[in-house]
Amino acid sequence: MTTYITTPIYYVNAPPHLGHAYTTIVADTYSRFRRLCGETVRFQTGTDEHGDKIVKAAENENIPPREYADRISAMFRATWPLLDVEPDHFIRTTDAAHIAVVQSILQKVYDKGDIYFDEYSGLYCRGCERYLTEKELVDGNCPDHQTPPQEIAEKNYFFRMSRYQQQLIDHIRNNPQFITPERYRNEVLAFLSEPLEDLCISRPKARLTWGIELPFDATFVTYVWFDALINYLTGIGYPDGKDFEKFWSVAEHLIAKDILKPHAIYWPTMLMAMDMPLYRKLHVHGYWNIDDTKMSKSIGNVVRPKELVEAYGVDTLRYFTLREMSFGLDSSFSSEAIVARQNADLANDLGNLFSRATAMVWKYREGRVPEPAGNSEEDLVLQDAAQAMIGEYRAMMAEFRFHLALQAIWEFVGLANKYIVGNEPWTLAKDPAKAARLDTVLYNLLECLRLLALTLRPVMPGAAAKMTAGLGFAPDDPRIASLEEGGAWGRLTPGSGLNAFEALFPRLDAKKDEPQESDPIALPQTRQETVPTVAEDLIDFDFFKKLELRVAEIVAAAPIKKSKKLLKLTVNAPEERTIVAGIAEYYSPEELIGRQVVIVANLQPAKLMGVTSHGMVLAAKTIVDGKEKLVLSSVSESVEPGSRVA
Ligand code: ME8
Repeated sequence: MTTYITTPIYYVNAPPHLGHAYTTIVADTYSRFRRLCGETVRFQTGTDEHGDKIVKAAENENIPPREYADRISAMFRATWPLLDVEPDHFIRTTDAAHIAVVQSILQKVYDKGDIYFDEYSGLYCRGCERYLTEKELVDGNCPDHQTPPQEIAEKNYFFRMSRYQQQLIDHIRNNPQFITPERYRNEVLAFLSEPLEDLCISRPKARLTWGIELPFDATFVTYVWFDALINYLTGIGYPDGKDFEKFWSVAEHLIAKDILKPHAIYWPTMLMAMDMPLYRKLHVHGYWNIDDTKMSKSIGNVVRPKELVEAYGVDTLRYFTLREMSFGLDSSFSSEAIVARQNADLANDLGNLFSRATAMVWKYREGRVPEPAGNSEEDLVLQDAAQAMIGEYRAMMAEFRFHLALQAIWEFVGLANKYIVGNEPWTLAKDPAKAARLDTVLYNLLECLRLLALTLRPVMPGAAAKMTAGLGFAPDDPRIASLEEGGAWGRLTPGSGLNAFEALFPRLDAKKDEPQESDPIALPQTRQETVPTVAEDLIDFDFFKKLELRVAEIVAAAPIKKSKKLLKLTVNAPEERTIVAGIAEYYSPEELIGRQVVIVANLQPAKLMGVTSHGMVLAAKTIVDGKEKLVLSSVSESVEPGSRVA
């Protein structure tokens, strides 16, 4: 199987923003997913560089359009690696090969009699670069640009789009998957229920020179859509390149609803006029708004991908956009929403599952994958849930319903976390008779992690690579890089070793971690430059990293015989352990139950009054009424026991 996925080619009149990032992340995720399914994929994006808009933007900067286009196109190209987006081809409409193909197609359609010369007067919107109909106007303005269109009368070349109206209606009716989601298919069919007008495809050079010259009339350039849409063919080597043969029949276009008409009506009718098969699918998504307001330069709420990556990290941005937007509908971006998803879904649910499960394999089995010893009823339920998750994931990803695919994955993460709580591996570890059961539980947990690393690979390539390495796999091991070979349960080899595991997602603070618009790199710098004021001796970061600070929940507390100062605490961090703390003079055992405190988790065990303490509870030393007092550390909101403090 092969797949060819495209994004729109973006106008080079302004740098990329969140909307462009989203479409391109979706295309990248989809191509990675198809590759995970074993398919050959071609993923194309690029820039649309001719037309009025670009001329105007270049004039504002006082530079020639070509120079301006080079500059902004380079910004788009440089943005994609920051988002872990890896297109196979980046096309520019100023590429010589593209220009030659556009001219040959224009000639072909002209020779066929589907392009004619006529006078036209109409209402032209510079923003849309097209004539609008009276019906489309809202209060006399273009609905997208809120500006009045200009009345223009001139002679131009027209494409006989109307000739193909019925053929297009039939095609859409006979191919229910041609335009999805369905709401957009219905919108197009409704539009086609009225007579279709022919399409103006030229501009006199007197008005616009920054375009591709018509091969049959050197006094005109072609109108941007006839130029732009053809990129989908030139990028794969039309008319006789090998890739063209391989990929055109499987082309899937991805766009937002703003350019539905050009893609669902102009483009298929152009292809019909060229006697070409149509593309296979058109996937249409909604708009990203910012805090419920449309993103716009004049409002000043445009969000730049680079700033988002610097504030939140690329995996979080990819996950958030795919999880938050129901494909096809509008969605709202806010710092609060992305921080909430990072903390709840990524740091808590997924990050904790990985760190808890792998920490236990290190602690109880020296970092080796144990041999499972027969499944209980509960294990079989978990394994069935894993298979159901994979099935749902496959179906939803293939249909561009990414939020549902991710929902299915996170339900499974929840089950795996419950499996830990239900099986209490830390209790099993205390009883040598239960060693085989502990082996099975740990094996099953590692299998859950493997399937998560596999399914998350297209969505969060960076985090998935860390998971893959932590589980001891080479990056391209088919058990973690192929749905066919890795999708089944039980592919981990007992006896193989894990690697040291990097924490996946830090918790974020909504206020501090907002993107900094003026100086996007200010955030990490200020953090690094903060100098501790009370330290007597400075330590380096590697030294600090050795300290394992964790949040522990106190589940039991009791006095220690013959000691006035000490209490014996049982804490969950997340496995249970005993810690002796010198806080008996300040806290009664009862008031401690349920509290979350910060502990040093990797302190060597020490015996205090006959009780072995595995760690130390942190507390502030203070003076109250001239007497020393200890005040326990805490976290400002409840977190998963065992969470790392850093
Ligand atoms: O239309 N939310 O280029 P363009 C979601 N050159 N996606 C958004 C968005 C938003 N708020 N804003 C932009 C053009 N997009 C033509 C296309 S194709 C042959 C020629 C994304 O720079 C979305 O993919 O205006 C939308 O369709 C595209 O950017 C428009 O990009």
